Amino acid sequence: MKDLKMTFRWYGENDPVSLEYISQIPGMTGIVSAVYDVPVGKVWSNESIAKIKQQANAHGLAFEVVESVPVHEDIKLGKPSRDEYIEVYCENIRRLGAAGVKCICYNFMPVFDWLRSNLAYKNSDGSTSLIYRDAEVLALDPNEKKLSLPGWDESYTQEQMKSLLDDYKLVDEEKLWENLGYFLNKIIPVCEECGVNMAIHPDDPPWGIFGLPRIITNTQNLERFLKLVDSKRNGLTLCTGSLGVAPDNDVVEMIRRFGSMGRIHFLHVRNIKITGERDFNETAHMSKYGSLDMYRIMEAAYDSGFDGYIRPDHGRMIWGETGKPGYGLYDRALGAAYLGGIWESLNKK
Ligand SMILES: [Mn+2]
Repeated sequence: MKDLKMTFRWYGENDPVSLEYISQIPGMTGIVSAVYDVPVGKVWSNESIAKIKQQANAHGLAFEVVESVPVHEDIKLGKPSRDEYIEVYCENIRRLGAAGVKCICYNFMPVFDWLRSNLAYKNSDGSTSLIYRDAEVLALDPNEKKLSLPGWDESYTQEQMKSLLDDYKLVDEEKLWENLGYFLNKIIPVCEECGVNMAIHPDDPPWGIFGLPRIITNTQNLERFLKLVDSKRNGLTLCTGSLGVAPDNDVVEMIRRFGSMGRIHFLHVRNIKITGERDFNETAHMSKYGSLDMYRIMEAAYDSGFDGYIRPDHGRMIWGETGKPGYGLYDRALGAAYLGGIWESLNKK
C-alpha cells in the first residue's frame, strides 16, 4: 500500500477556506502555504513560519510544502544585486528546512506569474472556470496604463513595469537559462545541507508572451533544467494543467520519465480542455471533462514510485461559492477525493 501525501493550498488567515474545512476533506494530510506578509526578496520571520506550522498541526495537517518562495526579478535578470537576493533566498531555505519544510515550489517566469484572459467564464451548468484565449491576451499592450490581467502583479506602477520590460529586452532565453543556472548553483548546496527539495513550477501557459522569454515549457527543456545542477534536490513541480495545454506535451510520458529519475517532488494535478490553438478552459478534474487522462497520469506517478507531495490544482467555482478564483473549497475537494480514489484503485490492482 503506497500512501499518497495529498495536500491543499492554503493562503493563510485571510483565505476564505479555513483549515478546519481543509482537514475535513477525505484523505487530506497537509497544507501548502507561504508567508504572505513579507515582500519579495526579504527574509521570512521564524515566527511567521512557526505560526503556519502550529496552525496546520492544530488541525491535524502537516506543513511540509511551501508554494512559493518567490524569486526576485534581479535574480532572473542577472543584475549585480542578485547575490544579495540569492543570500536572502538561501536564508529562507535554511529557516524553512529547520521548521520541517521538505519541499519548496517556485517559478522562474519573468515579470508575471500565470496568466488567464478570464477568471470567471460561465460554463453551461452555471459553474465558472478560469480560461485562456491567446488572441485576447496578445491584444493587450503590457505598457498600457490600465492593463489588468489575471496573474499580473498589479502592485507595479506604470514606470516600474516599463523599466522592467526594458530590462528584459536584454534577456533572451539563453540568458535566462544562464541566470537560472547561476541561481541553482548557489541554492542547491544549501538544500543539500538542509534536506529541502526544490521543485520548479512550469511556465503557465508554457509559451512566451509579450516577447518575454519562457523556458520551463517542455520535455527537452525540463531535461536541460535538471542537468543545470544534477542533484536530486534540484527537481520539479509537475503541473499537468500548465504543461498539458500544449498539445505536444505528453504529460503522462513526462511523469514516467522524470518520476522514475526521482526528480518529481510535487505534483499539481488538474484537467484542462484545449479549445483551439493556444486556447483552453480549466475544467473539473475528471478525465471525461478535459483533454488529459487523469487515470493515466496517476498510474504514471504510481508506477514510477512517486513519493512526493500532490495537490489538486485549480478548481471551478461551483455550488454558489465565491472567493479566490481557482482556489475555492468545493471543486478542489472533489478533485482531491477523485485523485485519492484513483490511487486506491491503483493500490489494489
Ligand atoms: Mn500548478
